[in-house]
Amino acid sequence: MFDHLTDKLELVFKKLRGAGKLTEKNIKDALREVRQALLEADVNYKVARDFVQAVEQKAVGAEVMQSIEPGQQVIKIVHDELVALLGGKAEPLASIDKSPTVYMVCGLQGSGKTTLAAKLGLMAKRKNKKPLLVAADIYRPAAVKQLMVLADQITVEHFYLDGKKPPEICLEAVKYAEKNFIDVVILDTAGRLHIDDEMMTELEIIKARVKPHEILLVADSMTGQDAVNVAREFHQRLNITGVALSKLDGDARGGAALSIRQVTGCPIKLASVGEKLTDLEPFHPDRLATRILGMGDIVTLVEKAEEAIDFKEAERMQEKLLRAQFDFEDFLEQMGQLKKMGPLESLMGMIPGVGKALKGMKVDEKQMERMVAIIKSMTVFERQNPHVIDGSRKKRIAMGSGNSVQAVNQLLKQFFAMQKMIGNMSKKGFKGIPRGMMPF
Ligand SMILES: Nc1nc2c(ncn2[C@@H]2O[C@H](COP(=O)(O)OP(=O)(O)OP(=O)(O)O)[C@@H](O)[C@H]2O)c(=O)[nH]1
Ligand SMILES: [Mg+2]
Repeated sequence: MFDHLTDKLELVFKKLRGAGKLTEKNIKDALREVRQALLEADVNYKVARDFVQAVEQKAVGAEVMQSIEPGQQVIKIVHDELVALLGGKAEPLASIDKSPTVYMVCGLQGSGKTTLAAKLGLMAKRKNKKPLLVAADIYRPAAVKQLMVLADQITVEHFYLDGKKPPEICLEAVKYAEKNFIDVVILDTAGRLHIDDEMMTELEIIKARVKPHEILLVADSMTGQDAVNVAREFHQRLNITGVALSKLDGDARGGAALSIRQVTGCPIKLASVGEKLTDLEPFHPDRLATRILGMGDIVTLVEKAEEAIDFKEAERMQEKLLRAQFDFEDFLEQMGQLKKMGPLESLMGMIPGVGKALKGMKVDEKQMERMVAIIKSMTVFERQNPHVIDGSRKKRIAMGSGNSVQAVNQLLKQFFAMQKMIGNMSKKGFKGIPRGMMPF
């Protein structure tokens, strides 16, 4: 279904990756093409516009990771935005423990309701649950028979009351289910060519009387933007709880699938991908996004690089340390990091060989706070050049931070000792560091 879109996006990204260095301009150019590709895939124009805007904001502001190509980073951003567009995480169907869970299946004529009802029945059965298929479409002559044939195919029980109206059939079916230890009741409702008031009213009545736990709208992916409009109208009237996208195996351009969540705000819960009754899958936004981009490997690669970005920062610090350029400014920054990372990942722990020496050592929070207060009372110049701090400055810093001059002296002493030690070590190579020499 998304082949064309995938091909287009692949082309855009190929160009971007060829460009090597990313500039605002080539990001913009690439995103213009992404937008075009989305529109060609019949994605709602507002959705396409917002999508591209979101990607642009993130891509332009993104910290460029050195370990990957910038183009790859943009692919990852597009991927993440696609996942968000499709709803973020997978949303499971409702499942009630004590009473039977009731699913009401609705949608336009021919959208795939009856097929979906049977697929749901089979899915429940495979999870060792007892389903009941309810024929609530009394208007199309062969509809009841169609459901029964499908139910028999999967050996699932079905329910129908001749001569009764759909709301009553549904209500009776739920009563029957309660008495007969049914776990899942699936109501197959009637479709209409277009949304008409009478049909909606009947669905509203069924909803009010039966109080289904899930109201699933079957949206035919092949119908493009129409499917999106239909979903919006159904949602307004019925407050549907989930969308089942049907015919995702078709060769339509996929725009409906990409727009429906954003336009309706309703989660896509199921993907129907064929005529066989086993062709039903829970909908996973990340899987579809990866499929559309056709670039799963790059996404994984960038994820790994993202994990390593803290590590890069640590490396930068380490380099500073080795060149003995480390000052109180860096120290403050590291203190902040330390809080985020937890004690063992501390500054000293980042130096090769030192991690082990730190193991088991407790960092005194109070003492850390005191140090931070003292450093914050220094001017930026003093932080960068601590050797300029003389007696009167020490007094000011002590007063400003609510500490004694002695405490300021002690911190400075430790800091200089550390600088010296690191200087020595960088000549000799790192081995164990005597504990008493640590600034904390
Ligand atoms: N390729 C494909 N065909 C499907 C899918 N789901 C349903 N169909 C086909 O679509 C046609 C209509 O499906 P139904 O389940 O009868 O649709 P319906 O919404 O119940 O139709 P009405 O009851 O007439 O409103 C059938 O030929 C199904 O085989 C799907 O996921 N993929
Ligand atoms: Mg039907």
